[in-house]
Amino acid sequence: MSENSSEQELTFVMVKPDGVRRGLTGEVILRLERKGLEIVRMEKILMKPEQAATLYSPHFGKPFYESLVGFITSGPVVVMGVKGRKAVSVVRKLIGSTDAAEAQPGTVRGDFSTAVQENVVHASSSPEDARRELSIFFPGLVGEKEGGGL
Ligand code: RTP
Ligand code: MG
Repeated sequence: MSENSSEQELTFVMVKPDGVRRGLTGEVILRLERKGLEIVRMEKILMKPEQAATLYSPHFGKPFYESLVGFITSGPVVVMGVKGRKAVSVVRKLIGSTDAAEAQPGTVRGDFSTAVQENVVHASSSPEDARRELSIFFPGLVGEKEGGGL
């Protein structure tokens, strides 16, 4: 384990249907691993509508909600549990801004998209979101007690 195990976090990362369709799954994995993060779970799935509704429940009622759920269930995605020091914020920096046209070059979105919706990858925005999102796809990875699964 690394120098400060109390800072170890788990986060949820997903290659979205556009990223899988374009053959960018390996590119995302490469960037996570070379940063020093560990992929502890990974599966290619077709997301069920109930899973999409749960994942995107914070966006329910927003103008883009229906379109987002339609998009995320439109083809296979690759879901991952990713572990490392400060993993939540580290991965957010690696993927870049939501609007890929504004994302910095060198980030996944900055290098591979110009879209807002089809922005290649998802990652949890806080440790609380990470626990909620991981529990949808990898029940048992996040334990009942704090830091479960690490
Ligand atoms: P994500 O959840 O996918 O990691 O992305 P994020 O935190 O950067 O963005 P968030 O605000 O959580 O939005 C979730 C996803 O919804 C789509 N979106 N479309 N104005 C729009 O049309 C719009 N805004 C957001 C994107 O696919 C975004 O990643
Ligand atoms: Mg988000």
